[in-house]
Amino acid sequence: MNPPSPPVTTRQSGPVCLIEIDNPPVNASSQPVRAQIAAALETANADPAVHSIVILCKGRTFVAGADITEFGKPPLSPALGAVCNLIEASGKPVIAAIHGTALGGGCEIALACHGRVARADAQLGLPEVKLGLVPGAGGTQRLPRLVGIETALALVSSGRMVNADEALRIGLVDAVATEDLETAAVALAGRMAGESLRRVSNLPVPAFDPEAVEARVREIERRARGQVSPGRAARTVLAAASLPFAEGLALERATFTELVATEQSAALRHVFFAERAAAKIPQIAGVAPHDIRCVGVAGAGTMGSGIAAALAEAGYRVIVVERGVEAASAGLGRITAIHRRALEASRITEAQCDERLGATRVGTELSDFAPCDLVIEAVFDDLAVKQDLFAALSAIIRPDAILATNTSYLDPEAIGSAATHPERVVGMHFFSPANIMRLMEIVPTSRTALAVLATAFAVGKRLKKLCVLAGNCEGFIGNRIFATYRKQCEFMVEDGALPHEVDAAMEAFGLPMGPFAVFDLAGLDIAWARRKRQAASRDPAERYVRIADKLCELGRFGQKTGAGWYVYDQGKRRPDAGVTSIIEAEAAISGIARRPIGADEIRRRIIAAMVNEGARLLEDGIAQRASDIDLVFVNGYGWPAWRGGPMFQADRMGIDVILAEVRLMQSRDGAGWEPARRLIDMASTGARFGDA
Ligand code: T1G
Repeated sequence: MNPPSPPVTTRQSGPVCLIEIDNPPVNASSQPVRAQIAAALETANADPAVHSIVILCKGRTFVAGADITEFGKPPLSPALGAVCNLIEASGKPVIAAIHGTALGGGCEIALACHGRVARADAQLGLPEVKLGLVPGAGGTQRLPRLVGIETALALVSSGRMVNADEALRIGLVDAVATEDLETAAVALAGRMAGESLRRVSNLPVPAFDPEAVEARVREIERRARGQVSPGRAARTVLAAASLPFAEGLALERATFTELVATEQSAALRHVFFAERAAAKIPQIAGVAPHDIRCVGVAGAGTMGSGIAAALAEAGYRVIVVERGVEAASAGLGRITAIHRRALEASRITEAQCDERLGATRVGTELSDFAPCDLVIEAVFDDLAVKQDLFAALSAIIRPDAILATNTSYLDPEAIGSAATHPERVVGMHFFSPANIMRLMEIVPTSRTALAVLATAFAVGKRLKKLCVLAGNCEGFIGNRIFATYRKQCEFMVEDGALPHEVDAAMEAFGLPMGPFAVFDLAGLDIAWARRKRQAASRDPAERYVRIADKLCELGRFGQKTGAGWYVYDQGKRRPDAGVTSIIEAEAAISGIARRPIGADEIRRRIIAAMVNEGARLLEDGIAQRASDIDLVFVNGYGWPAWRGGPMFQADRMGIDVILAEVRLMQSRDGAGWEPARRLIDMASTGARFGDA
C-alpha cells in the first residue's frame, strides 16, 4: 500500500514557492504539519530561484487550528508559536492564502505572514477561549498590532469569527480575492518580493484609551461568570501594549500552558468533541433525509411561535395554524416580536426581518398545512388533543409529509398511533425559548422510518440546534434527569437546607440560576399537575415531599403568581419566612430532624442524583453515550460548559464518590434511589464515563 502522502508539499509558481498543507479534515496544525512547514520555509529561503512564498491549504479550509487532540499530552516540537516566528523571520515575503475558516493556530499562522489574502467566503477567528484557553502562538500579541487593542479584545475574548469583508475592514487581511485565491496570493507575493518586509511584531500597538479599555476588560471578566479564559485572554492582549513583543509572547505562552492544564479547559474540550460525537447516529448513516422546504407549526403559543421564528430564521417557508382568529393574531404578534427584537439588536437587517416575516403565514385552518413537507405540533400538552390533531392532519398532509411532536412529557408512540402513517411520526423536543435554546432532543418511536429520523436531524442541524438522539421514556433524557434532580432538591429542603441555600450552592458551581429559582420561573403548577396525575400509581415506599404541593395549594405557582419557593417584589426574588415555616412543619410531620446542609453536600447530592439517573438512561438505551447527557444539560438546562456536564463531573469527582452518595440516598430516601447497575460495575472496575 502506498505510504500516506506528506501533509505538507511544495510546488513552484514561477519564482513563488507554494507551501501547501493537506491534513484533512480541517488542516489542523498537527506536529507533522508544523515540522514540515518549518522545513519547507527553510528550503524556500535557501533557494535563490524563490523570491516569495505562499502558504495555502487543500480541502475545505485553511488551517482551522492546532490539533486539539494533542492537548493534555506532552507538547511536541516544534511548537506552533516557534513555527509562526520562523514564518515572520523569513527573509522572503510569506503570504497566507485563506479560505474556509482560519481559526486559532490557523489565524496565528496568517498573522505571522507578511501579507494575507482571503477568499470572499472565508472566516477568521481566535476561538481558543471556547476551549478554556488563550491563543498560544502569538495571536494575542500580533492581533492588536494589526487591528488595535479594542477590536483585538473583542475578538480574542469572545472567540467570534469575522468574515472576509470585516477582516479587510479591520486590517486583519490585506485583500479579498475577487478571482482565484491562489492567483491572488501569488500576485501579492510577487508584488511584495524585494520590498522591505512588514513584520507584524514590529508594528506598534495603535493608541487607545487605557481607562476605557480597562473598563472593557473588567466587563469581559464579569460577563465570563466563572470561566477564566475570556478574562485571561483579554489581559494577555492588553499586555501587548506594555510589554516588548518577546515578553508578551512569553506571557502568552505561560498563560496558555497554565490554562491547557485546567479542568475548565478539559471540560470545554470534552464538550467540543461531545458535540461532534452526538451527530454520529449509526442507524441513519447514509440515509437520505426528505427535502424539507415548507414547514407547518400547529400552535403559536410560546413554544409554537419560537419554533416558527427559528424555522423562518433558517430559511424555511412557515405556515402556522392556531385555533381562532384571536389566537392566530396573538401568535403572529409573538412571532413578529421575535424577529423585530433581532432587528432592534442589530443581529439582522431590515431586509432579513422582512424576509423572515414574509416567509411566515399564520392562519386558522388545518387545511393550510396541505403543502407542508413537515408539520411540527406545539399544542397543549394533552394526549387526546395531540392524538386528535394527528388524526386530523393525516387526512390533510401529503403522503410523504412528516408529523413531528414537540411534546415534553407525553409518549410520542401514543401520539403517533393516532396518525394513519405512524412511520412518518417523530419527536422533536425543542427547549423554550425555541428560537434561542440550542438543544433539541430527537425521539423516534418504534415505528419511525429511518429517513424520517434522518430528516429530523437534518432540519435540526439547519436550525443550528444541538441535536441529541433520545430513546422514548417519560421525560426523554433531560426532563427525566431533571425530575430526579428536583426530587433530591426538595428532599434536601425537608432535610435541612433552605431553597436559597440550595440555589446559592448551585450558582456558586456556575449555574446562572439555582434550581428553586428555576422551578419558580417555570411555574410550580405544571409539575404539580403531573404529580397529581401520577399519585395513583406512585410507589408508597417512595419518599414523597409534600412541600411543593402545599405551596401550590396556596396558589403559590412561582414568579407568575408573585410567590412560590420565593416571594417576588417588582421581579426581585427573596426568601420567604412563610415558606420556611411550611418546610419545618412538613419535616416535623415526616419525623425529620432538620440539620444544616453545606454547599458541598448540596452539590454532591444533586450531581450524584443526576449521574445515577444518567447511568440508568445509558443502561436503558435512552441515551446513546454519557457525553450526550452532558450536552443536554449544557445546552438545555444552563449547566456551564466549563463544567463539562454531570457525567464529566462524575469522572472528575470519582465514580466511587458518586456511588457512595447514591448509597446514602438509598438508605435515607428509599425506593427509587437504588444505585444503577452500571455505576456499581464502574466503581468496581475503575471505569469512567469518559472511557466509552
Ligand atoms: N483539532 C482536531 N480536530 C478537529 C479540530 C481541531 N482543531 N477542529 C475540528 N476537528 C475535527 C472534528 O473533531 C471532526 O472530527 C472534524 O474535524 C470535522 O469537524 C495554538 C491553541 C473548523 C469550524 O477551536 O470550530 O488553535 O468527528 O464536525 O462543522 O493558539 O471544526 O469527523 O472525527 O466541527 O465543518 C482552535 C475548532 C484550536 C476550531 C469546522 N481552533 N473546530 O466545522 O466540522 S486551539 C478551533 C471548529 C488553537 C492555538 C490554539 C470546527 C470547524 P470527526 P466539524 P464543521
